[in-house]
Amino acid sequence: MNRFYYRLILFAMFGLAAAGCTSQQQNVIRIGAAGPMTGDQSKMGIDLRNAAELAVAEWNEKGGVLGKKIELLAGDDQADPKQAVSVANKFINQKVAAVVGHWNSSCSIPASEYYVNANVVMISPATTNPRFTQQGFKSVFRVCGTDDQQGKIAADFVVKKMRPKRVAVIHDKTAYGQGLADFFKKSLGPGIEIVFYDGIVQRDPDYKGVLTAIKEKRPEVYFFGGIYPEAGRLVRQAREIGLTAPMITGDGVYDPTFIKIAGAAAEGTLVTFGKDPGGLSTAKAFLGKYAAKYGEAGPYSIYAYDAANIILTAIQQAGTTDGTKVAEYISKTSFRGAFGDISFDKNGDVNKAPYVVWKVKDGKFIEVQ
Ligand code: ABU
Repeated sequence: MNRFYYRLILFAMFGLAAAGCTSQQQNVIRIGAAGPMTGDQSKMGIDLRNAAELAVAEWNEKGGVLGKKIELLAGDDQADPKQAVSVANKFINQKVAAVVGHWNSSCSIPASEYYVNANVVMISPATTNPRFTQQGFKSVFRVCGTDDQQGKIAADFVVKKMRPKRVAVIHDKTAYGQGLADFFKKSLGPGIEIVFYDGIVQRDPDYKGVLTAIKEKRPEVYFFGGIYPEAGRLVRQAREIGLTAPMITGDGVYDPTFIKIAGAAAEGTLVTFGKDPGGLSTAKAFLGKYAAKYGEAGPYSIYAYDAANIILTAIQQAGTTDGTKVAEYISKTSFRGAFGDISFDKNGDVNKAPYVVWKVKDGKFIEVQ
């Protein structure tokens, strides 16, 4: 075979492969689910992915969206901002139409810029740092509340119910943890002395040094801005060194894994989080199906399920996967989610975000306010 025919055959082969690839891509709509799928926060990422997978399976059973099957791609950001950007770039190359995620504020914020530049809609089920939706991006949404809201709820609870004179504040130095700790501190108001304020290092196995320093300052309560693995070790080690002041903390600690890590020392810990969806008629079917497929739903599973359904409904109703049009539809619509009605303000935040205070009692979270 001469060189001309050889090149012609190669050209034809590449052409066929490319055509096959294109038609395959045109027959599916890809959605990303991003969060920490490995590492010590992996339960949160897996809860998120399972819920998105359930929503996608339900849509596919009904024939998909715009006559196409939905394919869910999972991205593991390991709760690390650099990995989050790498996941975003991978998803963009894989031509995802939208993303459910990320989970951590420190991941969602840097990744959002990449999704926006690629016209990919993003709905986070769990990112609570206010900055996430304050960047002027029209295609960035969240279905949870914000840290200024929950920091105030925690501070109001402390002021009204505990009436302390001395409070300590620590955080995990992340966008979420430090941001929340600062909102809590700011909302305490006058008459309360902040006797200790510092950051801890995530994944450090030993916090006895910082806890001893807190104990010496004799606070009546201490606030922690961070996630359940660190909170579990802090509370357990606080008990070991005789620090009896209770911890009050935020939504990143609301998970049974916290109680498992902390053991009996978890009793009395206060946590701000959304209301229990258990009694909602809209949540019943989701909670039942999730439990049958994966076991008990995690704290943010229902938020991720609603985020996925909002994305898929918007693509269907807008009649396109074009990010600008899908985002426009989302911003103008009120959705009936498993967690109730969801609509968004001009920034992409939910119009209703009620936080309540929970307390660990007899090894379980119970609502106390
Ligand atoms: N909102 C709790 C943990 C996720 C975050 O970093 O915002």
